[in-house]
Amino acid sequence: MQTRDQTSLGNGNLFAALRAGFPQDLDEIAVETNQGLLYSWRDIDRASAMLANLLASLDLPTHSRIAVQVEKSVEAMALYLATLRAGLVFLPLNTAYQSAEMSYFIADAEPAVVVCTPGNFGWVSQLAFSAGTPYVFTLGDDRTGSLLDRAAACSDQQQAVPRDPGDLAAILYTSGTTGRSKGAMLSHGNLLSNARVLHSYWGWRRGDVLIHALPIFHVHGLFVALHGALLNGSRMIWCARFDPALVVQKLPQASIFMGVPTLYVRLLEQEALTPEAARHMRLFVSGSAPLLIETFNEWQRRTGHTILERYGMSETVMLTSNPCDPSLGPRRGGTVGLPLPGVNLRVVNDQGQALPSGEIGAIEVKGPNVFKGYWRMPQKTAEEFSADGYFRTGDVGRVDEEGYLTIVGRSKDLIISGGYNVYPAEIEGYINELEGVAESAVVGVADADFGEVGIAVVVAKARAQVEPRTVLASLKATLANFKVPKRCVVVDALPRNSMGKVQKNVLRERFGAAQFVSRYQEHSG
Ligand code: MCA
Ligand code: AMP
Repeated sequence: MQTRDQTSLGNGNLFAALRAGFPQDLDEIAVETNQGLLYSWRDIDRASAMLANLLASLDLPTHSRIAVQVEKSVEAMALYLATLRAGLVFLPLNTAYQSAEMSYFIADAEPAVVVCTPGNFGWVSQLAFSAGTPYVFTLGDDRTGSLLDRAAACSDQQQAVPRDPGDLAAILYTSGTTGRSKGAMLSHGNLLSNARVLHSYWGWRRGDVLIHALPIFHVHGLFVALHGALLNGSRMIWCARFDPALVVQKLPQASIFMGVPTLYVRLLEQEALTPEAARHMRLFVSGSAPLLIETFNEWQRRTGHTILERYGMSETVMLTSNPCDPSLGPRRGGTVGLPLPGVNLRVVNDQGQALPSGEIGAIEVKGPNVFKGYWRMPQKTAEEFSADGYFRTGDVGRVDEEGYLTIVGRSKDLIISGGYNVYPAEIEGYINELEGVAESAVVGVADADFGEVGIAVVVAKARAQVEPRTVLASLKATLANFKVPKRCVVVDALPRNSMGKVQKNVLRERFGAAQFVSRYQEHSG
């Protein structure tokens, strides 16, 4: 059985620290699901130990990757914890990815194990085995699947494999600006240092209850929300999918909620969202995409609570946060707050020189939260760091007199739709391969629900006929659904500047720029 002071034995394994946060009484409830299932802390400990022993029984090389594309479930969470316990590398993949995307990730990451939903076993196992993956298991969101069948025979006792803080814990794919996703390598130390900073900065306390309604294949749901609750020994109200009515109904039983702006926009559409419903709550956190000031203000009016907005990246976990403790300052709508303790952040000009407050420039960051680099891309990694070791976020912003950061845009070509990143270069690559297409450009336009959505602007080859709905149907058959542009228009030509670069800002103007459009995006065209 784990001892509470496991970390003090010099084991830098993130799981050891999370386990030390479990309550003394392991029979307390750790998770209650929206189907009414209750899991105790002992259940979580035993399940993750059995799964860790199953992984250990496969005799995998150190740092083997465990790729997981399954629906959200407590068992999926236990598999994440098991991967940490076994000292292996967790690779979560969005359930919306289709075979072309999965083929890329599996070829790039070369996982030793792939865990997929039972319904996808046919095509996932085929592409995994043909790529050389030795093991493919299934895991359903209803406690079924070969993974659990195999783990049932394993011991529920397991000592977390010793790991140093610098050892790899997870790979998260992100930033496909060049059309190719890059695997951000996060260490046990990156994740634990950030989890500890947020635990203290957001004032996690005994009795806190988290409503967890985010997917667990991205940083926000898997690390920021989950680590907070585990480290604090806090009960989670576990929503397999985001259902605004359910979240409002659960508010009186909880104290913390974390979401992307779209979740707040949808919660505001619920009549039942009143100050009374939110009275028991202590903290609402927003991030992953810009929270419009209208949403920030409306939330305050409707619930009496001031949303705490924070800023993060897959490469850096959380960088800045508005204060939780009012003695540190107010929560300023439209800003992403102050650099977190231990995080060094600067805004620089094109020559890499730090700019005075108020001036707009590129946001760079340094700290224990910043990743080791991109998986098997040393050259690309080197390009993303300055000579003095600051990571280039690709975001553009300014810092005010009190040190609050406002993100005004991105120099990277990126659309963030409902909290998911959509990389125009990736979509354009697929469109340009379609019959009759000469070239295309995908730009983000305003959307009341998702914040920004993509629109595809296509130029047909001479004497060719391109049907917008055919373009969208082809993309839908190939790409994750959230990536598919919501609209497609065919034009005679794409606007270009004197250098011949497509002027995406002109297209955004023409088709309805998102409220969140920076002058810098104009620069980058
Ligand atoms: C669903 N659809 C979307 C999106 N989600 N379209 C554009 N953008 C989206 N994000 C479309 C689907 O393609 C489908 O269209 C239709 O909406 C319904 O799909 P469904 O899956 O039922 O949608 P939903 O359940 O309403 O999901 C909306 C959602 C979800 C709850 C907002 O997108 C979500 O959970 N977003 C959170 C993402 C997240 O966790 N981000 C954190 C990243 P059709 O039927 O036509 O196919 S971590 C991060 O960014 C950094 C590190 C950080 O700071 O946290
Ligand atoms: P990801 O690829 O998931 O790491 O997304 C990280 C990107 O999300 C950042 O580089 C920002 O562009 C964006 N982002 C995260 N949090 C915020 C926020 N609070 N406001 C605006 N953009 C954000």
